[in-house]
Amino acid sequence: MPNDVGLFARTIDRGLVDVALSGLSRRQKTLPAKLFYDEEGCRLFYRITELPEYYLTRTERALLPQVAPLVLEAAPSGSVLVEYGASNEGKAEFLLTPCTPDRTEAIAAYVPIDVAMPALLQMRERLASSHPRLAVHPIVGDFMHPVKLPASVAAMPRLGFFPGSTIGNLEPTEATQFLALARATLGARSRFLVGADLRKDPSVLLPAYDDAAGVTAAFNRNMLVRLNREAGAEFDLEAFAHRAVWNDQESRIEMHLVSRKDQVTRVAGQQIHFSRGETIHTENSYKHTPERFIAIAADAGWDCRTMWTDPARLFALYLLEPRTAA
Ligand code: AVI
Repeated sequence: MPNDVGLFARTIDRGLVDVALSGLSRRQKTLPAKLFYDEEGCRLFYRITELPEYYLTRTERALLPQVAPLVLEAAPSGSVLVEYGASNEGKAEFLLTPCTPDRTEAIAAYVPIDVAMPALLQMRERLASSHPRLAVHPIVGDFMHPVKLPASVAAMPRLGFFPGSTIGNLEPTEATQFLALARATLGARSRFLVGADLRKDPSVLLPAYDDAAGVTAAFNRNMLVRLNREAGAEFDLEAFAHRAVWNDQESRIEMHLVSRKDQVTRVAGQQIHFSRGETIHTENSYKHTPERFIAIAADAGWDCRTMWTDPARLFALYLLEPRTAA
């Protein structure tokens, strides 16, 4: 109950505090990229996808209407579409619609997997009116853990879908681990359509992660806003600058928050020291060549059946199929 000196209770998320303190106590301070996606972070990410510099979403969306009919042609009627990291149905729509007017839907059921329950429920409601014959079975969960498909779709042929180049936010070993889990879930007669950004000149990559309007900077700094609100942190937001770096050897864009001065901040009462120029590493976005991506997929038991790209070779869609024993 508020008292007359204006004290109020603030709820602190202990799990978040532990995650933050563990990353901030390393020699290279880090915070995990999954912390970006609170409500405001999701809003900012949506704005990023519409920026002129951020070619990824636009390019993938232009490829999908051409690629989807080819993928569906090869999919047996009555398949289930399993989408990993599905916060809305925008990209799946291309696969949920029949490829030719005389053909009934290839996809009879849709299993979107995501950590955000509210988004999944809203999606199910929208799909009930836009695709009344489609059976929708959302699964709330982290796709880095094994996923058990609902019994009602267990006998259906399976098509996996992982768009958006989210696979690029995984370390290569994690990407292999994820693809191996998906291979186990989707099974021996499945196909898996994966969207991934391509390695290219840093003069194209860097503006995509450091746009003129400063939306990516706000997205990056929002992680500190979130920790101030939810983890009892006391970051001075003005004292941290956004920086995007191209790491050529690792073939990745890195996002950092750079301390503008020597400073001490606190997270849940614990002091964290920063010297001027020291950074918090917040995200990696790997840009694999097709050869590298195909090798990562091969390590997880997938062969690449077809790869499609746009004329400027900005972005790729890979259709994977399980490797059969030679
Ligand atoms: C979600 N993911 C594919 C985005 C990317 O491009 O790595 C996240 C992002 N970070 C900064 N801008 C967009």
